[in-house]
Amino acid sequence: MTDLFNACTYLLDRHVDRGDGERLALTGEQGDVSYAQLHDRVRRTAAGLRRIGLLPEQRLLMFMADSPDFVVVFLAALRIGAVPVPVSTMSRAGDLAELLRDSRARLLAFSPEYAEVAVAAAADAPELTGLLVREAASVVGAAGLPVHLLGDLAAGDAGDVVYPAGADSPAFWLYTSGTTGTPKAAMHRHGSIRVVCETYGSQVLGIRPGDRCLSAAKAFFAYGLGNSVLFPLAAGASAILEAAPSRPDTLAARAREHGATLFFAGPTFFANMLRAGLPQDALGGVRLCASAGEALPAALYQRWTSHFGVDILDGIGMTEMLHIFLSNRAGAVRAGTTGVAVPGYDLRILDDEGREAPVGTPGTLFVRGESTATGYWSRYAASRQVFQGEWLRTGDTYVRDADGYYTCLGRTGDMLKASGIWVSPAEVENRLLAHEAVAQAVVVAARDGDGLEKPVAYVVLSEGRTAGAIELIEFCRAGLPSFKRPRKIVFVDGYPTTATGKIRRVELRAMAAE
Ligand code: 3SK
Repeated sequence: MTDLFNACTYLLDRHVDRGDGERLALTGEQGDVSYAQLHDRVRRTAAGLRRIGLLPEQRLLMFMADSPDFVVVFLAALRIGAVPVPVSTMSRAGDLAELLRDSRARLLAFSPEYAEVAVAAAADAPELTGLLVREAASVVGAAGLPVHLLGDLAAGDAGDVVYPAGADSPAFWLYTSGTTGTPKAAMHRHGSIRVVCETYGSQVLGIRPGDRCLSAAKAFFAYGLGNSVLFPLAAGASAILEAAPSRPDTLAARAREHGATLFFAGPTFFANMLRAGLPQDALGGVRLCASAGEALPAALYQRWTSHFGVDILDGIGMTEMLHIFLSNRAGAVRAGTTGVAVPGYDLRILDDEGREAPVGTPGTLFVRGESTATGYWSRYAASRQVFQGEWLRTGDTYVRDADGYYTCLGRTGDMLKASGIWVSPAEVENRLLAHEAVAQAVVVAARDGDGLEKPVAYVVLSEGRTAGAIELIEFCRAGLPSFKRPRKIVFVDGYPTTATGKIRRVELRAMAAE
């Protein structure tokens, strides 16, 4: 019999039980919420979710902006042992329907601003039994499903329902495109939440009750979920929530307005903040920044620290590991490296034959730690490739120096990251191929002026057809989330191939880097 551990009570009840209920849990444009208020709303919503029939282990897909509602729905689902599945608010209806079907979600919770996409997707998800939203007015033609209002759920009797979870009980899922491009749900345990809060959150960030966390990465990403929900709540600190898409000027304004002390973003966002011409004191009282998503180039780190005078800890995490397991430390940053293992995690670099690579020799990075997901939902082959016994294969090529600092050399596979988010070349290629003038397309990563990865497309035009680069980029922007669009199109007559006729992407990558 394992000990009882429900992550909702770990994140919330502890503070109220020890008399800290008046502390600020959430703040931002939608107002302040104390720990006591959040606790009350979560308990009531949890009871309401049970009343409408959501059972332990059933999935509740969350298509929600960063907001108090997001936090309430996530925690209430954990409280009753159901499985919240936050998904990207950039999803289009077809993608969202696919996630609903893949997860076999019973409920879809969404923010009013995403009602149109949510309702369209719901029509294509046979196992969905209801919709959950703040205002009825936002739902038109609700795909014939009952619409539950968050306010009504919370209005009933609290009648506290805490599911007797153990650390190993299923808690929540997060979708990742990982290295194959097909969305896969990484399944996390209740216990993993405590692990990341007590390792990276407390031992690397040193987060404490007076801190206020502001994250450019949204909470539907593992990175943002830790930054804006898990870490601040575990520490009795506060999260500053911003529903709108993150922009350098608005986030700097929020940082000052709400007294941010910790600021989280990825290299592209840090570069855009520098480019936005913000004054040196734009971040107010931020004491520390954290970066993840892609490697932070040394030159960008230097430009940032000399302009804003605030340090950035570069680290790497994975959705499958829930959060960051390799990071620089305050006072010991080595620019251009990803730092050293976070306490609680072991790392190793293996060569192609599976042997430990010596210091200075590149290889694939593997990680071991107790926040590892239990696997991918319904993806046996992909799970076996990534979750190898106690070790997880990151798919990143790394090298370690004699002092134990790790440097990222790129990805072992062909996937690329733009703005810190995985992009499948195949998805972009497929979109390009939908253009009538495109005969063939290959997308690779190339570094931009800031040293950050962006998609570049090598395109072969159909015989007798013409299309301009701008036209093709706009065509991709119209059919894909904007960050996936190629930043450059190179027209070619054909591709370098191997003896067996396979396209040599590695050569295209080298050409793109010139
Ligand atoms: O991409 C990352 O580095 C990352 C960091 C924290 C959590 C999740 C991810 C994917």
